[in-house]
Amino acid sequence: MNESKIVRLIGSVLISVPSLGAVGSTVPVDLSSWSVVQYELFDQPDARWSLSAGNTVATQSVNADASILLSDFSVSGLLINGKWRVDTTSDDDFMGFVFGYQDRGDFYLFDWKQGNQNDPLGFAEQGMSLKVVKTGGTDPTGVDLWRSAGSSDVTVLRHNTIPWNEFTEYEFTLNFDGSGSFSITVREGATELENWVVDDSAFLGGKFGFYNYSQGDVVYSGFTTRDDPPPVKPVPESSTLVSIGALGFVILSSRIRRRLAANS
Ligand SMILES: [Ca+2]
Ligand SMILES: [Ca+2]
Repeated sequence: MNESKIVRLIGSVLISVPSLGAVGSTVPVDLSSWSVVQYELFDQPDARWSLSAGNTVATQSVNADASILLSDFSVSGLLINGKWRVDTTSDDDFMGFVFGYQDRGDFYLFDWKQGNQNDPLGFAEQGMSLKVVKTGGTDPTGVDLWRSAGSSDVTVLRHNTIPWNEFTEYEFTLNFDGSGSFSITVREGATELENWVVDDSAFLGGKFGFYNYSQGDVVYSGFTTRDDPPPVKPVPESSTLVSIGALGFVILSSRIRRRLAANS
């Protein structure tokens, strides 16, 4: 092996060392071990969740009371990515996900409503919401889950008024790196519709789940997890550290050059 080959080899080894923000391995989520949580609001039928495509796609097909298809793993230290699509023109209600799930009454809820709706339960405004549901273990009520303003057991952390469209695929990313901050990004194709970075420590771990309230024909697909997420709040790259690293590389290369020259 000649000198330039060795220098190239060292360079490639140094470049391949994982660094902050490096892309880790993503693992497709097998939904077959997930379980259904059904809230009996006595308003509509139960949800019906079905799996397809080798247990990677879940469809909730009923205009139903609120329900969750709940993971068997905690979100702590994970980046979760996936897609939703509503495959009907009928209705305008909620799809989304829960995370930091502790029990039936305590979790973070991200929900997304297509249209404004006044209802005996209250007013639900179109758009995405991030809520802390904290009942202390009892089931949330229809009022808790319906109102955009929240309730005595539901605190609204974020809200926008962006509606979802039918037959449109949306991609979302939840980064729950375990730092006490987390981020939620929603995209339509290359367009970023929302990006929330949230400091909240109501729940520092807990399960993840697909959420549905009163919206049929919602397809949840392509979910992956990654266990080495980039930091939610990246530390600015230190120019000092970068300089030290570059200097080390130059010294190492020149030492090898000298050694090769001495041996030749
Ligand atoms: Ca509706
Ligand atoms: Ca409905």
